[in-house]
Amino acid sequence: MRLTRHPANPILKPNPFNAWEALNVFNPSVIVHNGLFHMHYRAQGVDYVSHIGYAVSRDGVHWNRLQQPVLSPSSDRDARGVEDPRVTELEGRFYMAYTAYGRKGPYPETGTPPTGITPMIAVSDNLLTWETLGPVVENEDNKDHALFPAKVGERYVTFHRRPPSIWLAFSDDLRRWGDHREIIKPRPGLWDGKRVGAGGPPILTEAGWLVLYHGYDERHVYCMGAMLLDLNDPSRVLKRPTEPILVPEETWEIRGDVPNVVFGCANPVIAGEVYLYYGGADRVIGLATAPLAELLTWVLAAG
Ligand code: BMA
Repeated sequence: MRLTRHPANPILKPNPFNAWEALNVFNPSVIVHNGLFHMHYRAQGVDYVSHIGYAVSRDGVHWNRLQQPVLSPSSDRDARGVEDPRVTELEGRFYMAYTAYGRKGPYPETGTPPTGITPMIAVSDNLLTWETLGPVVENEDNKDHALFPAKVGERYVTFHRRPPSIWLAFSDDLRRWGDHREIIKPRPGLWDGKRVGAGGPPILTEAGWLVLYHGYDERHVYCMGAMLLDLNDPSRVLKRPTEPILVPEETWEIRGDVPNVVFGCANPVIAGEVYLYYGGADRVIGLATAPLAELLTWVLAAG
């Protein structure tokens, strides 16, 4: 099964009038709240430092964007950028998982070590002002985290990525995370043979948590695929089809800043339709959709 691309693609492009988003806009989060689509997207100017921008839409296709980013680097930990937002609405508040891309080398004068790649969580009540809560893990390079939209049992759950696999972690307070569990590894010889990472927050269905995730192979082609996790024990993988659901095919997915990339960070469900928002070749933003029931039937049919 393949998702259907929207005819208006790409739905968001770099804006040469704003330095911070002049070169690339990609890897967006989108949630629907009070009848509007709210997008948070990764943006880069020619310095390649990532900021997070915000745009709003009535139809999920045409967007009005703010002229200033809503989140920008503010410390050593994110000196080279704030990347790949994934927003989850949870218990009436908004939580953003984002990657802090840290200072590169030690400061020669102090010898302070480089700060690596840290999976961070921030919270907001209005989607515009964000307060950082803290990291999911520290002192390891880790990203591709996304919070589940509800507690499982008594605990909050997040995806994260210890290369090359997708992991889960659990928390009582969204600040301290533990009980780390690896859930899927790459499958050598397939489209996700080298590395895998979560997409957006998982979709709650009667059959389980439906997860869209990215993977790449030895040719470094990023595709999107799907899997189903047990509702009460999401560390149990119920289904994982061998075929991807989206593969780089359009010119703007094949050529851009990084070639051959479709990279989804959001999959809201609107009127029974899954909307996958994704970065195309790390330069523009695309939308592809599928009826949820059809996608689920296809995932359930996997061996
Ligand atoms: C990953 C992340 C993504 C990016 C992808 C392809 O490691 O950094 O933000 O879209 O690589 O370049």
